Amino acid sequence: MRTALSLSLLVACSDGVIAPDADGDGLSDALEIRLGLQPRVPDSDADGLADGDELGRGTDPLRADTDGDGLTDGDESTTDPLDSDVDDDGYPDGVEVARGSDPTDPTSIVYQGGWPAFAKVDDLEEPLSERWGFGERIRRFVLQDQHGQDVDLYDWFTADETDVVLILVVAPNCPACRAMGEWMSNTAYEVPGLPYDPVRKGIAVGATRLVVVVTAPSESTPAIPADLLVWEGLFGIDGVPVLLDADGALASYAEVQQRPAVMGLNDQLEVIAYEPTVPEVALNQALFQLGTYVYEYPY
Ligand SMILES: [Ca+2]
Ligand SMILES: [Ca+2]
Ligand SMILES: [Ca+2]
Ligand SMILES: [Ca+2]
Repeated sequence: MRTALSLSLLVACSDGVIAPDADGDGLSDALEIRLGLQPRVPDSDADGLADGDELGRGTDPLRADTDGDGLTDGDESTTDPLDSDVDDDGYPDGVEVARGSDPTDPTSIVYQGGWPAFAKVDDLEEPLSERWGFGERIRRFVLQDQHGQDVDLYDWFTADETDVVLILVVAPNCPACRAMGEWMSNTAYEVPGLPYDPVRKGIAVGATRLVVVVTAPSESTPAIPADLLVWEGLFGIDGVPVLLDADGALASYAEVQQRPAVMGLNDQLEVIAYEPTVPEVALNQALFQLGTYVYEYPY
C-alpha cells in the first residue's frame, strides 16, 4: 500500500515536472499563462470547447463566439465556428438558428426578400400605447410582404449600417404616393429644387432603410396582396420590402391622415421624425442622419 502510494506520487510528480497541466485541457500551465488562459479552468471562455481543443481547431480560447455569429464555438457542431454564415445566404448562423431556418441550407432563409433579421426579436420590449409617440419604439407589426411572407418590423432593430429607418405609408392609386415611389426608385427622376437626393441614394445603397407599407385607401376598400405586386412592379427597389397593412392597423396607429406619410425611426425603432401629413419631416431627419441637414422645407 505504502509502495503504491509512493509510486503514484512519483508519477504525478514526474508528469508535473515535465509539463504540469493542472486542469487537464491538454495545455501546460506555462503555455496557458503565456496565452492569458486560466491554467485551472479547462474551458477558459466557457463556450463548451476546452482550451486545448480550441487551439487545435483555430478558434479563440478567450472568445466564446469566435466568428461573432451568435452561436458559441461549442454550439457550432453542425456549422463552422470560423465562418459566420456557412451557407452564404446572408443570414448569420445564429440568426438562422434563432429564427428557425437551416444555417447549412442556402435555400432555407429567414426572408425570401433578404430583409434584415434580428435574432432576438422576441426580447424587444413593445410599448403598450395605442398610438405612436416621439422617442417611443413603434408597436410590433407583422405584415405580409410581396413574396407572401409575414415580416416582423422588429427585424429592423439595429440593422447594420442603418442611419435611419423610413416607413413610407402609401395607398394604391394615390398619385402623390406614386410620385414619391417614382422618385425613390428611379434615380434618373429629377425634381428641381428638391434637396433629398442623398436620401434616395442612401436608400439605393441600403444606408437608409426603407420599408414601404401599402395601406387601405379607405375603410370600405381594404388593400390586397395584388396591390403589393403592382407597387413592386412599378417602384420596386432591391432590398426594400413592400408590406400589406390589410386591416389598416398600422395606419391607424400612426394616425396617418394623408398619403404618402413617412415616419423616421432610429436603429432602436424609436420614432425620431414624424408628422402624419408632412413626409418631408422624416426626409429631413434622414438627411440629418446622412450629414446633409436641410434647414428649410423646400416649399
Ligand atoms: Ca491546462
Ligand atoms: Ca473554450
Ligand atoms: Ca460562432
Ligand atoms: Ca446563413
